[in-house]
Amino acid sequence: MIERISSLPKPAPRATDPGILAAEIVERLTYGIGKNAAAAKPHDWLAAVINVIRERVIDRWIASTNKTYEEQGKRVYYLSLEFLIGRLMRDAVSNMGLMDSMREALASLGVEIDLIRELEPDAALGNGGLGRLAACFMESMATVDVPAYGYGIRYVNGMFRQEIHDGWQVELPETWLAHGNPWEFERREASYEIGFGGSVEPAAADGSGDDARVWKAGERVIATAFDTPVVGWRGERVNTLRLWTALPIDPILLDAFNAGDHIGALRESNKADSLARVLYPADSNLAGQELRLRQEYFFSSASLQDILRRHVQYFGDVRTLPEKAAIQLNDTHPAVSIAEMMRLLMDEHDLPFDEAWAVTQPTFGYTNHTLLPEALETWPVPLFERLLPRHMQIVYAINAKLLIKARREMKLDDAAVAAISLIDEHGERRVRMANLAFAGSHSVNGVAALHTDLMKKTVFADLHRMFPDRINNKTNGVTPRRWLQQCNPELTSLIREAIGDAFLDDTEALTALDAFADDAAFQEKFKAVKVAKKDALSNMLRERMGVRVDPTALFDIQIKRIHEYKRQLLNIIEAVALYDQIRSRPELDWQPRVKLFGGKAAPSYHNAKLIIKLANDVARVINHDPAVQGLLKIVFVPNYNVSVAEVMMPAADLSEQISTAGMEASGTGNMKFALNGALTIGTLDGANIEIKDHVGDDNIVIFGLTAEEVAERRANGYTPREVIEGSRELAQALSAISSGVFSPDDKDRYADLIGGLYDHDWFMVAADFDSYHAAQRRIDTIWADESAWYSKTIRNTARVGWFSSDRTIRQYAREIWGVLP
Ligand code: 26Q
Repeated sequence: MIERISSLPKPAPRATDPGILAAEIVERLTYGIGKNAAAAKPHDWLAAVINVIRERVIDRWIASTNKTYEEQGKRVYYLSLEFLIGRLMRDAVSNMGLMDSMREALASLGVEIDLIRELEPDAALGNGGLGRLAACFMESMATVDVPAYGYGIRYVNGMFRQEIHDGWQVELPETWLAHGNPWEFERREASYEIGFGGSVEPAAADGSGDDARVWKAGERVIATAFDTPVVGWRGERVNTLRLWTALPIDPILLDAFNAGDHIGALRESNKADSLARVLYPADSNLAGQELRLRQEYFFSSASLQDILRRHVQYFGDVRTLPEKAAIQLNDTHPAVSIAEMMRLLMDEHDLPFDEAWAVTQPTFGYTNHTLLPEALETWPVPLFERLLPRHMQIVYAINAKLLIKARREMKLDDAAVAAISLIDEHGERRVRMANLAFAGSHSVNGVAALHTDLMKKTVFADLHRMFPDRINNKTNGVTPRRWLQQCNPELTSLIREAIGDAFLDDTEALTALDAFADDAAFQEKFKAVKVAKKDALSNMLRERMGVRVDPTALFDIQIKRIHEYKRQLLNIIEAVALYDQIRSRPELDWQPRVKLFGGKAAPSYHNAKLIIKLANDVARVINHDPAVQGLLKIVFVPNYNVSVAEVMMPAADLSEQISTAGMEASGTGNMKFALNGALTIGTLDGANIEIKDHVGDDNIVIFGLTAEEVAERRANGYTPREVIEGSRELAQALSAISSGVFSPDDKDRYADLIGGLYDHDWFMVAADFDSYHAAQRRIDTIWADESAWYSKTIRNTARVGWFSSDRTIRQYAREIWGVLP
């Protein structure tokens, strides 16, 4: 059969010229969709285009898969509960090098590619930074030719759609699969049984290993794979994103059905459906729900069974796994994989505990994305034990070895041993997923230099003492294809004219643009691109919200999840202070600004939702006050997602990166803004510090306390009330908000939110206010000098090429995975 197939004549490589593309699109429209060009609706054209491009992707996909098998090399497996991939059509067309041809082909058919592009649903299988990072990494792994698989869950409902009703966030279900998904391929042969609950029995005396046990699961479901191709730049390698869905083993319980219990007969089916139903819309662990732990185990077990099956099929012996597979855990969400790998090796492959550990630990790497205590995952021991009884035994067994080593070999004291333990014994006993991931991995990395440094000093201090070589830094990056070339073709063309094409393959070659930073003619062109992108954003705001903004004003943008530590509140309070000043000193030389906000709040995060309402309340008052003379406008853009980001990043003059120092692990929006020629106003937090090192002190505006100063203030009794009383601008802005100036319908709406700042202010809003306010006035001064402004923004674009995720992935590949020279 295989021989007969390989002796078939090979079809010619698929054409790339517009005439043939147009003919293929019409053919697909006719025979794939059943319409002629006259009857086709925009979504029919989109489907036809996707089909045409998809065939070219599949050719490369099959070639890449064959190459990987032939080379018998090591593969990377990226395990993540989130992949925030967004729309795929433009990405695929552009990375296949077909954008110009496709545009021309469609134009010849009377179709505008940019109009049909917007009909594709935005695949929002993630919350924010961590999920988008996984998507950028997938694209970069294909680009730098790393054979990689992404593993995750095929959520039926991704991140909720946000509407703003009367200023409040309202959550609506997102249904990206409603009209089918042309990018996915079901793989029914890749199906695995996943168990939950039940009991553990000693192994049968059949010669299986001494450490083997038999887990009699109480419930079982089937995991089935859906594969999506991920195209790298220039289409050389196409990797696979494999997402699991859950199916019941018995879709209908016949006994119950025949007994007349037609609803009860669907019990198993409903249970399975719930597993892949919905993404948890929280970006810090506010939930701690049983279903979340079930999701984590479900996709971990399916992925590991798949990895081990592939390994045994090609290499025969599970003990060689570390030479052929590198498994990266995207935060602790897949950390139960450590225990699952041990279970599969001991119970299914008969390895003794120590041998199983010698396979597991060199195979896994763990990436930490947060130090916030409330975001560190822990599970109550009784819940973990009930759902995963065999894994609980394994966690105890790992813990015993770990603590014996800590105590006897390392001579650590009680406090250190308690901190290292996989079980938190304070109060209700809980399994610490971060400690499990740390102990079970050969590499533990942070996502920016400061964050990695703080990991060593705070949460992982004792584990770091025990394993001093394990923690390493891998500063995040973003893919320049989606975040420059695709979302800003105008700037891409301008750069090509100036410095040639080298930066398309090596983002760091953008440094050549530095020579143009003070060139008046180039500044003019750079400004023209920026204004065009601001026009495009203004049009979107007018169409979507009926809001009008002035594209010549400074566009000041804060877009990210709504969180107290990200301090959208600081930005809003500063806007109120500015509003006061414009009204009281109208004769001064104020620079017109549009302040744009966007982002979702976790549905159960009360203060985050209140901050959204405040932004909208403040906007309503300021935008309608004639005393402002149009100098300040505030807009909250609803339903911020990847596609909205693609319009907003290129349109920004100013990027707001104002988290309390020490709290934002890295940030990645900061990189996207700078690449598109925005100035950053920011604290010395996360990757802002490294961005400053790259762009230079003169090309970024830094304010506020350092991480060290924040820690020092918190330790030595910080009294925000005194700070507030010492700052007239801050005191006035706070009293206006809390007394109901912006909420006349409910004067006390913000009394607690603002009142809390006087006594607690954990996020140092008051402490940083004056410094932030002054930094904003420095921004005004630079903006007033157009040539100074564009000289700085051009230098930002020129100098942030290092923050490409290609660079990040090469570092992972060389220093953690051992897959590139
Ligand atoms: C955990 C348990 C239960 C429910 C939800 C969660 C959960 C889900 C998502 C916890 C955290 C997240 C997401 C975290 C995240 O996005 N972190 C961000 O990661 C980026 C990429 O490294 C960094 O740039 C950001 O600084 C960091 O906040």
